[in-house]
Amino acid sequence: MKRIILWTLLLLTAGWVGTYAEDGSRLWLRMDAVSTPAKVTGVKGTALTELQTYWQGGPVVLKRQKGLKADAYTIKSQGGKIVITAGGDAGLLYGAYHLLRLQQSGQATSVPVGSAVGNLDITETPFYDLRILNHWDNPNGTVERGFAGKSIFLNPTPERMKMYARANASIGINGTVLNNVNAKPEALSTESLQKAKGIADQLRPYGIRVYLAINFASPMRLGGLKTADPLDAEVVKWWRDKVNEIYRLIPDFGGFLVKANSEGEPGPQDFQRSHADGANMLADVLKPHNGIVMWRAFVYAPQSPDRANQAYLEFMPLDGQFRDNVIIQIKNGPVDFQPREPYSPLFTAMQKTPMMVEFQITQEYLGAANHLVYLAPMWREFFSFVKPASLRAMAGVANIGDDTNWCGHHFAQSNWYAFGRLAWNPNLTSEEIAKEWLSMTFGQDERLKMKDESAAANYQLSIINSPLVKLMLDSREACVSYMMPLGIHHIFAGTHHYGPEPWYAPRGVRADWTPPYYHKADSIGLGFDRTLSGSANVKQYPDELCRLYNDINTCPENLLAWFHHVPWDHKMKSGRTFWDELCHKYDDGLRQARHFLAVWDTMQPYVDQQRFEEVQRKLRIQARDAEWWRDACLLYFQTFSKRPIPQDMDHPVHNLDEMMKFRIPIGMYENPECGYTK
Ligand code: GCV
Repeated sequence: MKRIILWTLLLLTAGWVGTYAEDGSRLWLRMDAVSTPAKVTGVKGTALTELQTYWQGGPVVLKRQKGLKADAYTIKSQGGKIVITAGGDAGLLYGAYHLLRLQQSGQATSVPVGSAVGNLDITETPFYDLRILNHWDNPNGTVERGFAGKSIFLNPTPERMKMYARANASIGINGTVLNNVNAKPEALSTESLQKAKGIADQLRPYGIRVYLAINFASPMRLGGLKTADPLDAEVVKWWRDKVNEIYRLIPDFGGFLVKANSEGEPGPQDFQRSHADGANMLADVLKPHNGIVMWRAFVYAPQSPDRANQAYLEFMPLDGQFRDNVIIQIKNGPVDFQPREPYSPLFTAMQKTPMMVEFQITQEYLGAANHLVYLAPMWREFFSFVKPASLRAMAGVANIGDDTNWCGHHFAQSNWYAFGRLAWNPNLTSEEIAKEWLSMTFGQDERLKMKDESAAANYQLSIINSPLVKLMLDSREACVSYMMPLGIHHIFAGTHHYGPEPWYAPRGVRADWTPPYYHKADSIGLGFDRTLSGSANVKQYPDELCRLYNDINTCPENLLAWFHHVPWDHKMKSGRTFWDELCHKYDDGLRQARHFLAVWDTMQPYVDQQRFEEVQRKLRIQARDAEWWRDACLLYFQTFSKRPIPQDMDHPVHNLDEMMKFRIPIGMYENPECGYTK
C-alpha cells in the first residue's frame, strides 16, 4: 500500500504529461538525434557516430588500450572529459552504448539529462565471449515458432537491418545465426551465401558476426554426392570447399549451428557415425578460419521410455571427444523450453566438453506473442543451478520478426533485452534488468522534454518504482500457475503449442508428441515417475539433487509432477491434498493474470495511448486464456481424480466437451489472434 501511495505521489510530482501515438518500432533505443555526423566506417566509426548523433553531454574520448579484453571497456570522467577505453573497437562501441544508456534511462544521478560529464568510473567485462541469437527463419520467410510476422531477413531494408544491429549491439549481442536449425540444404547454395554476405556486411560495423545453421546431408542434397558420411574423403572435401567459399564472401564468418539426428533431421548416425565424428569433421574444416561448431544436444527418440533421459545417454559417452572449436549447445531443460523444467542434467555431468546454454526467447510454450511473460526470472532460475562459469557461451532463440514492434508484444521486447544483458552478465538480477528496460522503453520522450532535472528524475523514479516492475517479475510464475503448475509439463495443443490440450493423443502420432506421455494421469494420480524406481532420470543429477528429487517428501513442490507420479491425496506443505493444491494453483494463476489488467490501467498516465491500448488488448487475451487453461486442465484431470473442485475457489465456467472440440486454425509459424473464443 505504502509503495502505491509513494508511487502516486511521484506521479503527481512529475506532473501530468501529454501522450501521443507510438508504435514500439524504436525498441529501447528511444533517443532523439542531436546532430547528423559525417559517415565513418568500422566498428569504432559506429561508436563515434552513435555518440555524435545522440550524446547530449560534454566531450567523449575513445581510446584503445592493450591488455584489456577486446569487448571489455572502462568509462571514466577525466579532466572535464569522459574517456571510454577498450581493448578493441567492439569494446568502444559497447562503452558508447553504456554511456547512452545512462543518459537515456537517467538511472545514474551522475549523468542527469543533458549533463556534461558527471563522475563516472565504470569497468565492464562481458562474462561470455559469444552472445548469440538463433533465428529459426526459413527461406520462404516463415519463422518457426515465430510470433511477430515474417523473417526480417526475407527482404531486409537497410533501415531495418541498421535498427536490428543497433539494438543487438546496444545490449552486447555479437553473433546471429540467420536461419532455422531445421535447415534446408539450400542454406549453403551460392545464392543464399550471397544473401548472407549482404546481411553480414550490414551487421559487421556493429561488431556482429554471422553464423549459419546447416543441414548435415548437404553434400548429398546440395552437392549431389552419394553419401554425407563425415569420414568419407569426398564428403570432407565438399565441406572444405564450401567453407572456403563462405569465407571468401564473409571473412569473419562465425561458424555452423547443427541440429543432427533430431526430429527427423539428418546426422552422422545415419552413417553409423557418432555426434563427435560429425562435429569434429566440421570443426576441422572451420578451424583454419577460426570458425566454430555449435552442435545441439536436443535429441530424443520415439522409442525412448523417457525423453528427458535421451540427451545425457547420447552425449555423456562422448564427453571429452570433441575438438576444441566445438561447443555443445544444450537447451536449458531436458525436454523442451517448458514454462518450468529442472535444468538439463548434462550441464553438471559433462566435465570435459565446452557447453553453451540455449534459451528460448520466443514464447513457443508461454503464450506466444499474446501473453506478457518476462523471462529473466526463468533464466536466472537456471543459473541458480548451473554455474555461469561452467558454460562457454549463451544462445537465445530469437523472438524477432517483421512486425512494426519487432516482437509482436511490446513486453516481448524486454525478453530480447534481458537475454542480451544476461549474456553480458548472468549475475544481473531480473529486477535490475526489468527496471533498466522499463525506464528506457517507456516515458523517455516525456522525460527528455522536461527542462527541470528534478522533475525528470522523479518521473523516471516513478516508472521504475511502479507496480509494473512487480508485474513483470511475477509474470513467469503466474504463467506456470495457470498453464502447468507443480511440475506438470508439455500438455499443450499439438503442432502450434498454444493453449491446453492435455487430452491430445491422435492415433498414429508418436507418443512423446502427446501430452498423456508426460502427465500420465490415472485414477491414482498425476505426473511422470522419474525416480529410481521409474525412469531413473534423477540419477543423471549429482547425488545430492538425485536424493532430493527422488523422495516425494523432499522433492521441491514446483517440480513434483515432473519427477513423481503424485497420488491425488498426497499431502502438500500447505496441508491441502495434491488435487486441491493443483486446483488452487490454477486459480491463483488466473487471478494474477486478471490482476495484471488492473496494474496496467494504473500505468495509463505514463504510457502513450497506442502502446497502452495494444498491451491492454493482449492482457485481456492473456486473462481469458488463463481461464481457458484452468478450466480445460482441471475439468480434464478431474475425470481421473474424481474429486470435487474445492469450494473456496472460483469454479470452471467452460464445458470440457466444447473445449475438447475447439481448434485454433494455425500452424507453427504464426501468432493466434486470440485463444478460446466460445
Ligand atoms: C526448430 C521443438 C520445437 C520445434 C523446434 C525444435 C528444436 O520441438 O517445437 O519447432 O525446431 O524444438 O529446437 O529443434
